[in-house]
Amino acid sequence: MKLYRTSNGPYIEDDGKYYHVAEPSWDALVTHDDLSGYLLSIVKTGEPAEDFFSAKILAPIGNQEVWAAGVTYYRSRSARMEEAKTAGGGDFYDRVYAAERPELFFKSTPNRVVGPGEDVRIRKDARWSVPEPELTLLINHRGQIIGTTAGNDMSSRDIEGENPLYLPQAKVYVGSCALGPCVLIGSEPLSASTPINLEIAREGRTEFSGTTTLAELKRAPATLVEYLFRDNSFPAGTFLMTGTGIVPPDSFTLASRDRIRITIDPIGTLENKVA
Ligand code: DO4
Ligand code: MG
Repeated sequence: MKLYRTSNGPYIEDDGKYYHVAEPSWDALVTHDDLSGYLLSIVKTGEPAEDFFSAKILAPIGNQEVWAAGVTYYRSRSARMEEAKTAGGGDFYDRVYAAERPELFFKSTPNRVVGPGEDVRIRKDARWSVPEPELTLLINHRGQIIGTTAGNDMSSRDIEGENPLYLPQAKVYVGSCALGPCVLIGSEPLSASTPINLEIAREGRTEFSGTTTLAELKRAPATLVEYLFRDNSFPAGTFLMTGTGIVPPDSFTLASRDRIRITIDPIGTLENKVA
């Protein structure tokens, strides 16, 4: 089942049919005692609603924070070591990749998040910008994973590489995070063979494409969640991006009007243009 947040309220999709969800508050859904059971009862007893197709699909977020894990794929570790080399930062990316404690950082407040079809942004003071396609967990206030979505952790690699203490500036700015198109409901981890695909198109042509699978993700999602909830509380729940395993070559930087498509098969495609 896929849960959508739209301009007409929430809808649940099952087997190609869309059903209107009576509970309009996204936060109430995320913190529901039994979200999956509630949505299943709508699918079993409700009438499919055609008005889903006239609605605008919005980012699947209410008052949730967005957090992110970093250096969870070997490819990310290597890229980070390279970009931070001259700043003397190469070593600790390797150390965090190998360490028991993961890198977790604050990524976004809801107002900085864009949904499918909306524009993401690159910083005006950055010279080297990339999208980071990431499996993103939706976690309720009790620390339970209730679903997954696709996420784009937009990043300024030159700012991050200049000094690791600049990470919040490289990562947190208006339009730096995209989520969607829906939340695939379920607490079971997706299979290790699940592919994550990234395609960046410029003036109608593919400028970069890459793929990875969840088999390359070094840390179990449940372990990342356990660390995130240590001595922390999230009354409205939270998103957790699980890191990128796809890094374009160092010669690549995003440009205005590039189209970014992130596909995680059981979830769908998150598409955004660079403003
Ligand atoms: O350590 C910097 C951030 C890395 C990151 O965002 C990622 O690996 O996805
Ligand atoms: Mg990332």
